[in-house]
Amino acid sequence: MCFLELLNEKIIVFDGATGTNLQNYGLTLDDFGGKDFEGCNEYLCISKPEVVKKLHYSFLEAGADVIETNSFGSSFISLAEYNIPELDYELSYLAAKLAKECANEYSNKVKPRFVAGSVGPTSKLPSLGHISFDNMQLAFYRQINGLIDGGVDIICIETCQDVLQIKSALSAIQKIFREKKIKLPVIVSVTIEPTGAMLLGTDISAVYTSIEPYDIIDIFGLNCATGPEEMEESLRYICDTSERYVFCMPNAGIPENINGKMYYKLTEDELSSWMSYFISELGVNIIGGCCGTKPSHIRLLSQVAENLSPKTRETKYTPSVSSLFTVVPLKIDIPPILVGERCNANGSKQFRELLLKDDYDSIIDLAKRQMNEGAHILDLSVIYTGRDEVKDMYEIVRRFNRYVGAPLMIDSTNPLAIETALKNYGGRAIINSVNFEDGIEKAEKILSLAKQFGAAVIVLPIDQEGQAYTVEKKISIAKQIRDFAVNIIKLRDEDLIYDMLTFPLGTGAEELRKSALNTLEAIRGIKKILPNAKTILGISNCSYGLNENARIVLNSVFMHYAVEAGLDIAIVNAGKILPIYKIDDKLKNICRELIFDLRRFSEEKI
Ligand code: THG
Repeated sequence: MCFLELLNEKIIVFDGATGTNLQNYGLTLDDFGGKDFEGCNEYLCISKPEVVKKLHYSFLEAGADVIETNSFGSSFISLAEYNIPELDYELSYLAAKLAKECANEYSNKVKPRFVAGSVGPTSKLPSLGHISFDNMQLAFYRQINGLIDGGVDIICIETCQDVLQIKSALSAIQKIFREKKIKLPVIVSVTIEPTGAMLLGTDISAVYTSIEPYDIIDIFGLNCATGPEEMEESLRYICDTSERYVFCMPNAGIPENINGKMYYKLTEDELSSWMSYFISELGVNIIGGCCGTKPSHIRLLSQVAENLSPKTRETKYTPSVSSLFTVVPLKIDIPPILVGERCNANGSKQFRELLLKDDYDSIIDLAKRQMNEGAHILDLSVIYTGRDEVKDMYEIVRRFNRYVGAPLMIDSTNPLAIETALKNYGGRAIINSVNFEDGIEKAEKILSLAKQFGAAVIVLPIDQEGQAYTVEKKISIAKQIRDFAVNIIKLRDEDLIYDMLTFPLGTGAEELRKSALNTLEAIRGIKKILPNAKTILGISNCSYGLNENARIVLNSVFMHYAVEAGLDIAIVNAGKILPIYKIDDKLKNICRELIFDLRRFSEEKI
């Protein structure tokens, strides 16, 4: 039976700590292969393979269904600390081989044993600029290739500290699965500090939102940093939210530092009773132990697992976007969700001037000001004649990632600029946008980036003939892009947001008189054929050419009617939208006549 099938039948037990148990073996400098490698547990696969095997046997003997390879730090990033980065593939391969040999000796039909390839976070945080996404992806690519070639059954991305680190590992795995034409079970396990958040402040809902779209993840959970008690609330969130199997490997309590030595005090009984509670009340599927847990802990956990069976959970997840710090659902009870439009080089003089001065600090201030004015999400468009869009995207998105709470909307049609943004953003972003203007090939590039990074995408009804103006055309092109995205690229319907296009209403142009009506009708239409479709509009486009006061009123009234037609998300200048009851009836009526083309304006202008 394969591992994932077994998870439907029984509670699975992983092993206990690698590091803290190896420390208790009293290893000498010679065992580590000399002074240069002291503390490099991974090198023991070469210098003392029998010690590594002894550790594996101790857990198999205790009843573990799965043992983890001794490869937590066998990426070139971690091995560089011992000046042996080039041994990454070999050490990963050896770690897998050793573990697999041990597991095979214990494995039988009644109790099959498996090997999970351990992939640790390294000591570098890409969100803090310690390392680039590409370099980190390469490190994981080599490490995981070694683990798979050495025979692991499962890949375990564990002790995750930074969402960008998780994403780089997932990109590496996607690449390997594609190249090798295989699919192994994938675990993502994050580390929530005693503060209740990951190292950079990302809480469980934000990290889950960011990685939820990745369909290669089978198992999600928590390990390290704390004992089970401190994990309860985050674990409850996972069990209530995620349909995936749930993984839980706590430390034997929060370590206490006594005279410079770490002590983990949680007893076998304490750990076991927490874990039985997690299994029977919350629905956890996989248990085991992290730092400080000994074979004696695992022995008792195996007994717990024997006596319990997997619980069926009812879960509910609302499609959302996120930053490293905040989650914004794509549907709220009282729409619309507001997207701040002002970080746009062509749409804001202030932003443009800051960009031209490379004044990134003030750009972050402008982003924060928009949040204070009510924006939930922030649009970012840096394309400007004479500037390097990719570089500007890089500089600003890195800062948005660390300093801005609102999720990002990447306003670009340049695949390289979009990719750069996604590689530097830990949250779940929205790509703004994809269309069929340049044919299918460019759309495929952009949609594939959304798939690779788990982003949402805005669909614009534009094809080689241009922007769709009639209701039928808008819906038909939107549907074509949707079918391509879902059937060929394998995005999900909930990843797509439809923009039925906003044209200027106040220009007097005869051919645009029906444009707002068509836009509103198309919003209703797309929701009829795709009932869960979410819609968005760039509201301010409707008032181009009018004076500032007229713009505020027309934008506000247009947004009101768009929401009435079913609009979910509005790109606006959040500080300049008036609630409809604050608008004078006479003005409101003039706007209404413009929007619905009631034809009193053939000669006059507002
Ligand atoms: N749909 C989608 N994305 C979009 C749009 C859309 N992105 C860009 C745009 N349209 C939405 N953003 C803006 C931003 C600014 C303005 C209008 C739309 C704007 N700015 C003032 C102007 O140009 O007159 C300048 C204000 C200033 O300088 O401060 O009107 O439709 N998916």
